[in-house]
Formats: sequence, structure tokens, C-alpha cells
Amino acid sequence: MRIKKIIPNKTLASLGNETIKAKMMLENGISSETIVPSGISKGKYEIKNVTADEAIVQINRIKDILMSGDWRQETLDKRLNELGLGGNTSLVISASFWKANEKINVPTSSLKFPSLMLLLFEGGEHGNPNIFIQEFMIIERCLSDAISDFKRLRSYLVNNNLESTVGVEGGFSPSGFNDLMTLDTIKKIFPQKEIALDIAANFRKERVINFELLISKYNIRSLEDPFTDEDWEQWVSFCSRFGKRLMIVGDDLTTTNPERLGRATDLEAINAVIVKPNQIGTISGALEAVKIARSKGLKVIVSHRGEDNIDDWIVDFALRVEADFVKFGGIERGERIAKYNRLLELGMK
Ligand code: 2PG
Ligand code: MG
Repeated sequence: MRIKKIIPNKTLASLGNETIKAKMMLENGISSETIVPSGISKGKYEIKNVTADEAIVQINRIKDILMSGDWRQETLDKRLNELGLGGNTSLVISASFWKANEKINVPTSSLKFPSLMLLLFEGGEHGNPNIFIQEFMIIERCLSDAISDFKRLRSYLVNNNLESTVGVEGGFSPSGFNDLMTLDTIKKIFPQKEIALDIAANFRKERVINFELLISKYNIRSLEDPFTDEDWEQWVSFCSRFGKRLMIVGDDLTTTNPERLGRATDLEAINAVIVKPNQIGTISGALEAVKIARSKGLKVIVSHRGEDNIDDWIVDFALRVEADFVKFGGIERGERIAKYNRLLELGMK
């Protein structure tokens, strides 16, 4: 498939920073417009981004190469990797091509919807720093439950004169709260729901969490990045002890990077993985990570980023790879709502 046109531009993302967007037209007349997100609590093994201005310069510089080839997703992505571009530059091209070819046109009954890791509270780099854990989520099987649970939590906070401001991903982040108060609140309001936490340990190295205590006291099903990305020994011994009961999820540990993921699975350090295409810079790289994860029996969680935007292609990506879970934030803030709206549009109940 030939690319007929690509027009780069910049746009503002959810925290007011510029990000790259591109319009692409293929030879068959199908066109797409794509915006890429960026992380806040980024893993150090993620591909590096360039500024939106530099990304525009890079795209304009390689336009002739892009328009002279007859591409499949893999051949395009391979070429993008060889060109040494910023991760955001290569992803906006890769995802535009993917979107033009793979975006789901009509909802069909064969779509398999993932469970939602619905963000209720956030702290760390994303919200009130007295809350040490970055993300407090509950697992929802259907969207309508997620919507009503999120509203219920807001009403609880408002009725109890607690602050209902939200953090960067639309989770509540009351200034008087700490980790245990947050978990107690979730337990009180949603006693039946399974809890998923993103510890994002890279960003709070000085604070040690007693995971055994947490697991015994709360209905925890999933722990993401409980240790730093260098702490392989702890990951391995934790996974051998708790891997049968819990999902132990690599994110900053694995950064959607096939090599890091291969190491993590060989060592049996994780039993689930976060997939974020912008950590690796191409759709093929992310698909490769999903393939490795599947071959090792890992659960796949497709995720948005801390600084996101109104584009919703990550939803289609999650459905195409039949993700087991997705993380799209709270049901607040336009850029998060955009993802939930896409799920609604595709027929998720
Ligand atoms: C994470 C993500 C998304 P960020 O750590 O899982 O929630 O955050 O994009 O800031 O890395
Ligand atoms: Mg994470």
C-alpha cells in the first residue's frame, strides 16, 4: 500500500504540552489523522521522543522515502526503525498507517471487549504526592458498571465534604488522603470489587510498601511495577510467591520492549504486561510484544498515557489485539472520556 500524502502538524495534549499529529492519505483514498500520547512517569528503557517541532522536521525530511515505498505495516515500521527517528515521530507515522488500514469501521458482534481497569484515585507523579501509589483502579467487566461506580464515588466524596479534584488521568486525588485512607475508601464503597494498583516503584524508591499486609487486607488482584526496573531479584521472588494469586504486571520494567519482555518472561518475573505502543515507537514493535506475551501465557493490558489527547486509536488497537484488560483512566477529562466513548460506539455494554 502506497502513502500518497502525509502532513505533520502539532497540537496540544492534555497538560498543555505540544505533541505531534499527522494526516495521512493512502493510495486507495483512505485517510487518517493521528495524535500520539506521551508518558509522565516514563520508564527509562522507553524509546526517546523529540519535540513536536523536531518531529515535524523529521517527517518532512523523510517524506520522499515514505511516499516512494509500497508498504505493509512491518516493512514500513522496519524502515522507520532504521531512520533513527524520535519515538513520537515514528509512532505517528506507524499509527497513521495502521489506523487507515485497521481502524474498526463497523461494530460487529465478534468484538471481544476487555475488562476495564477503572481508575478511581491517583497519586505519585500523577496527583497528590502524599498518596504514594500512582494508580488505584477497580476491575470492571462492563462499561455501564464502570460509569455508575465512578459517579457513585464522586457522590460519596462530595457528600462527605471531601475534595473531588482529579489528577492527570481523571482519578480523584484529595489532598488530605494517603495510601491507606484511599484503599480503605475503596474497600468501604466497593467491597466486592477487585483492586488493581500501579505502584510505579521507579518514582518512589525511598518508600517501601508491605505488600503482604496490603494483600491480606484488601481485595487486590493486580500489582503493576511493585519494584523498580533494575530490581529483578525482588520481582522474581515475589512472582514465585504470589504469581498464582495475583497479576504481577510489568510496565516500566518491560516498556513494551521485546527484549526486556523476553528477559522478564524467561526469569518468570511477571505474569502480565502493559502494552503501550509509544514506549516502543511502532505498531509492529507493540504487536511483537503482544505476541511474546501471548506465547508465554501472560495477560495483556493495553494502556493510555499520563499526558494523552482526544485521539482514540488506542481503543481500536486494544480490541484488535484482544487485550485482556485496558487502562483508560477515570471517567473524567475529555481525553479519557474519548476512549470510553469509543468503547460505547463499538458496542461495549
Ligand atoms: C503508567 C502510565 C499510564 P505514564 O505508569 O502506567 O497510566 O503512566 O503514562 O505517566 O507513564
Ligand atoms: Mg504503569
